[in-house]
Amino acid sequence: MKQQNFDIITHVLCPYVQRSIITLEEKNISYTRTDIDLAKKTAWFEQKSPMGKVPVLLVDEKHTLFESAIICEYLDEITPGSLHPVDSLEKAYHRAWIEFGSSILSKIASLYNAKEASHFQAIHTEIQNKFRFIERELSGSSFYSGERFHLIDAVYGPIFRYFDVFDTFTKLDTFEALPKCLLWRNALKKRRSVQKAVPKDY
Ligand SMILES: N[C@@H](CCC(=O)N[C@@H](CS)C(=O)NCC(=O)O)C(=O)O
Repeated sequence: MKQQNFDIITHVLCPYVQRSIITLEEKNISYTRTDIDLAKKTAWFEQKSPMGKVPVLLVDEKHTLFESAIICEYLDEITPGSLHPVDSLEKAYHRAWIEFGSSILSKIASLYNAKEASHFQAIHTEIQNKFRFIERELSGSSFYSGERFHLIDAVYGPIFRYFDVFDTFTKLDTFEALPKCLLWRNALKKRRSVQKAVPKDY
């Protein structure tokens, strides 16, 4: 890889940021990180981020890449040892379930914004149903497809992290009847790149 300079514009809590950081870490790419306050977007940020969202990857201070899925795939492609499967159908599967992961993130946002217990319960059931689908896909190994870490694992690490936080407040038992999801969750929690994606006081 030709030496490039990467700065990633981030927010400390954002799960889409985390998947980009995990990819940078997994691919041993040097980077700097600029945390911003999304409640006080500056003109500099508005100019850099066409969608007004993080993450944004600045490449050599002149190229601006946005959308976490695109950022992760770009970082993966410019470095040796792809984090995607070689087989096209398998790769398509990974991409499809990555998209599914983003749909879980939307539900999680609804969950923590729920104003009533009944609404919270209903959304939690929807989330559990989504994980039931995933349970059927998993083989019961550490990661999504075996013992090797892939881009899809970078996406689900931040998703499972939410449940670590929820579990400190209330007993949700989201994965109680989903042993393969639980195994995956625990393996991701131990992964260094996943741990490094958030500050210590996350
Ligand atoms: N599809 C985007 C989603 C990114 C996203 O939603 N980022 C949130 C923070 S987690 C954001 O920047 N929100 C600010 C806003 O919408 O104004 C991606 O994958 O990068």
